[in-house]
Amino acid sequence: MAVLSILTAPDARLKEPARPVERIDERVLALVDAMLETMYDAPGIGLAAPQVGVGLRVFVADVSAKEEPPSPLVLINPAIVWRSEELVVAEEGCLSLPEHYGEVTRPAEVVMRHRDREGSLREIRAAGLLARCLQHEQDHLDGILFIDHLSMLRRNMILRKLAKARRQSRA
Ligand code: GNR
Ligand code: NI
Repeated sequence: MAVLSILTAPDARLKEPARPVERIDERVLALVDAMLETMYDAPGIGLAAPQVGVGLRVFVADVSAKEEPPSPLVLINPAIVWRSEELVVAEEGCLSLPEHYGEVTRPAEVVMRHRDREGSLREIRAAGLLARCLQHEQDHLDGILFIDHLSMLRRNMILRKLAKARRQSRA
């Protein structure tokens, strides 16, 4: 296993819709294992394949508290099949937008259908932080970042700061 490097915005690979996984083979399983290791190392509560430069519809998540046993989730070809009418606002961060945060409005609860790492079809009904995380990761698979839910002014301010930070780290 290995810790992968995480792409940061602005990067064109974060804006591209990912393609479905056709077969859950050894390569996909190795990717999932490396993504879990990368997520725990970061640390983060979720990580989508496009964030490590892989354009596949796969993400991992674990919203368990530090004092709880780990509870890794692997979602392959996920789809949101139900959203609550109730919306909630919460602050989000993203490993691809380091040190930037913003308030995002999303459905409070969702049901997500996906395949697990064994290829079994599953459904998760989520509320709270897990619902937030699943929707944030699903967005990554469609090339959407949380800043795309903010005002253009706030989005451009964050992107400008990230581009500047990148220029300075290269210099
Ligand atoms: O670690 C993460 N924390 C987080 C907090 C609020 C809403 C979403 C997230 S996901 C983020 C990790 C990440 O960037 N996943 O794509
Ligand atoms: Ni993210």
